Amino acid sequence: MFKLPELPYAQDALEPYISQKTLSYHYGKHHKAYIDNLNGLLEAEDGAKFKGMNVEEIVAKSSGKIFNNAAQAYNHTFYWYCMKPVAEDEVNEPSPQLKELLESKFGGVEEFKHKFTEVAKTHFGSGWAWLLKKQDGSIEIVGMHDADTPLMNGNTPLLALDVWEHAYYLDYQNSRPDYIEAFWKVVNWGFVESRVNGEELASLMEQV
Ligand code: MN3
Repeated sequence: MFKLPELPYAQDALEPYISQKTLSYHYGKHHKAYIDNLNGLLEAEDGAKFKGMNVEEIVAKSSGKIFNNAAQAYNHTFYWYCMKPVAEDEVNEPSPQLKELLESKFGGVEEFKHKFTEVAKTHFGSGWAWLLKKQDGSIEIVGMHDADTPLMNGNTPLLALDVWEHAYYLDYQNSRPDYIEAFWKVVNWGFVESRVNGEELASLMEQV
């Protein structure tokens, strides 16, 4: 049985950019539902062969409903780490090392944010904007539909932005661009850097 992972901060910690209300639904209802559904599916006949695997393996090997719920369980866990509480007077920017990387790949931090924002903003329908590292070491910004995730292709996720409407509707209604702007205020550059450096993440989701 997968557990709903703890949020890495309090539900009101991202205010005023992401409200407590949004997090209570997004984490407490949507994310929880993916995990409950996944646990239910693993108890059913089709799920038996995935029991005991970690979530990353299930995502890589499954399809259909099991994939959708496992990938969404994983993607949300990853997404929570992509944000952090930031004080109003705090300068939230990448470290010099990460800055250098973003400069070399995208021409600068602002250029990177602009490109990532464009992918997130123009993604049609539900899905995710990702910064990912491919197996050949190259770094790309990719929009993916629904539950799709870099893990499917053996790539390493570095940064995720949920662009499903449930991620922003309570705070920003239909204005996805306002939500994306808010995301940059609380983006967790340190987490992105740890992923770039290949710091091993133990399986993101614990089982009991
Ligand atoms: Mn979501």
